[in-house]
Amino acid sequence: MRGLSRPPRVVGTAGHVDHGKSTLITALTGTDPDRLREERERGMTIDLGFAWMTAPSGIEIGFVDVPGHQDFIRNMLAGIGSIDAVILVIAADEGVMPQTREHLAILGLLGIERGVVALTKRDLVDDEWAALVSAEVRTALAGTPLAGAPIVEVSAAKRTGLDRLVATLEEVLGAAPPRRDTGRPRLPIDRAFTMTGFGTVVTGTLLDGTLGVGDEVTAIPGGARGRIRGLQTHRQPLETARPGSRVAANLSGIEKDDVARGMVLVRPGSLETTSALTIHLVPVAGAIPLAQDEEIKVHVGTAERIARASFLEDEEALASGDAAWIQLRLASPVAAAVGDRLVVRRPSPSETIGGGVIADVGAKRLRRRAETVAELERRAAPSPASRLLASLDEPRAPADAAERSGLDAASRDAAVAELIADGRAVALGDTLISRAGFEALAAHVERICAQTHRRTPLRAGAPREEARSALGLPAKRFNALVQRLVADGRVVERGSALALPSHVVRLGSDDERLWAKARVALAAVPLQPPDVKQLDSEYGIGRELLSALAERGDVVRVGTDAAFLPEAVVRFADAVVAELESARTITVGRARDLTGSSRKHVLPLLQYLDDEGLTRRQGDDRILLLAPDAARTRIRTLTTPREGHR
Ligand SMILES: Nc1nc2c(ncn2[C@@H]2O[C@H](COP(=O)(O)OP(=O)(O)OP(=O)(O)O)[C@@H](O)[C@H]2O)c(=O)[nH]1
Ligand SMILES: [Mg+2]
Repeated sequence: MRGLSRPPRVVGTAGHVDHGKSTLITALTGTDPDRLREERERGMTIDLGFAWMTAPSGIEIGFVDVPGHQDFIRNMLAGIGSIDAVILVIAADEGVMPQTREHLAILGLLGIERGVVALTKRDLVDDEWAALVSAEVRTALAGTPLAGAPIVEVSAAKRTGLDRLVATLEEVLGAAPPRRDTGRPRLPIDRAFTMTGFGTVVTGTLLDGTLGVGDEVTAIPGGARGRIRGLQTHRQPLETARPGSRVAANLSGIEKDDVARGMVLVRPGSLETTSALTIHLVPVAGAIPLAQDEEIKVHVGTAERIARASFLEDEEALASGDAAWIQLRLASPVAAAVGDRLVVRRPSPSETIGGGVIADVGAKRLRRRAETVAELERRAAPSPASRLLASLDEPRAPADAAERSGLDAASRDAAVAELIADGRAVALGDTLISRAGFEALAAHVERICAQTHRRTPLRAGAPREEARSALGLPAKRFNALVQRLVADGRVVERGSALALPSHVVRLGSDDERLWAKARVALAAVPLQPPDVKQLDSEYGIGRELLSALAERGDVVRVGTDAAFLPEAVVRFADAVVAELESARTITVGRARDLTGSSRKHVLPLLQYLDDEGLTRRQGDDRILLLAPDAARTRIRTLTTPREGHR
């Protein structure tokens, strides 16, 4: 069940033309993202393509496949903006090429810092060549946000490395922060079309909030108004779409001609359009620097606009590779918000100039003055909370984190409170960790459980201590982490093991056959059954299988050497409780006579009742610790199979 409630994720492709992006997506999802006839005829991607898969851990991944050819980079830019992670595709036979570098630069400008490098077409090169290309890729990644990204060698043609790629991608996505929900949903439209019988449909990656069937919406700029008639994610109809999911919205009251890529679907009045965007432009190394009043293209969300740049400070800065404040005056308005990222390109010669975070959307023309820049810088400076957050990649005591971030005690406490309140950080015992750091730990625990379940399906789960040492956390923090995961329903504790809630101990058909025979033997004289050794030597019920049967509730382990059917334990306990009710005490001999058992079997059974708190030993006697009815209820609870196991 948990898998269904995990947020969906969106992954984009990037990389040079013909390096195998679309082929890889087809191999992963079974869907060819190249849907246009022209694309199939030319064997290249022209416009964005979409496909999806459910990964082994249960997360739904939507893929946005982009074209690699430079002529279609505007389409690439329309698709790549709101992804959680990227697969940077580099063909092993060609290595790093111009659009590999340009896409890498764009990813950096858009703040996309999570990804996997797929070294594709591995079948075309030998090991030595692959190692050389891999080293070349590392060098190209150095200094970019993907510097530490894992590199996975794959061949879509031979279907090698695909499982590893998905596993690595899941790991990367596990560390991605959840999408924010500010209650002001926006759907930057990347496709608009009509469907016979339905009417207008728009698609996109939903940001900042949820959209529901029946919601009133408007597409801006333009302002056509209507309602959401139906919603789908990955072709599944749904009532409410969550932030970060790929969404197709069927609109009533809005004509196909009123919507297009570049518009944003919002609730009426929740977002304004603007014709001026102010940013601290970060230049791309090696690009010809932007000049005052130069006509360029601005790409924001799925939109593209012609614009002119006004420098708010010295132009020289950009030329030397530093960022500079500029105001972009757009030829026509866009729907964008402060905090969104944009990319500035030069149409001819075609190149990416730079980009950055929108600091202001006010249309007022800003003057080139020191005060203007000072004001913008003040507004863009990171708050104490975000400074503190930067040192919470691993669990740290607030005092320690504050010291690293240079915060005093007063701003520290306010920052801690703010981060916890808005969910950007999570408290673990006496420490604090960023949401992303927490998700990484949580995903690690889930992965350990999933692996253990796969390797040893008969076991209840992963030994707690093993998980703790794999995570390298001290006991106190680990316990706090587990407590939280249990509270969130992400893992369950089964004795000293940790398991995924969905895990059910499953016996193979051979084991079931062995068990059927052993069960007959255990039932023959229920209170004098074969012991654990005999179950193993005569019935093939080994230690592991026995634990699994106990976990399922088919047998009750009594001490180390005995196992009984649950009904036998109940019968024994009932007889003992009845005797104690009338006679107050019971000896081993009396218990044996009453139940027709043997001393060898009665000893561990009585010990079991002591251990479970029903009785207590007093010299040679036992006395009852619970009220008789409470004792009867307790023994039944103890011997009833756990929920979900039968
Ligand atoms: N031998 C081999 N060929 C591959 C592999 N992956 C892709 N190809 C071939 O490489 C060519 C280009 O593949 P595409 O998937 O279209 O490349 P792309 O990156 O999507 O190209 P654009 O979308 O145009 O940028 C096709 O002929 C594929 O059959 C692979 O793993 N091995
Ligand atoms: Mg392609």
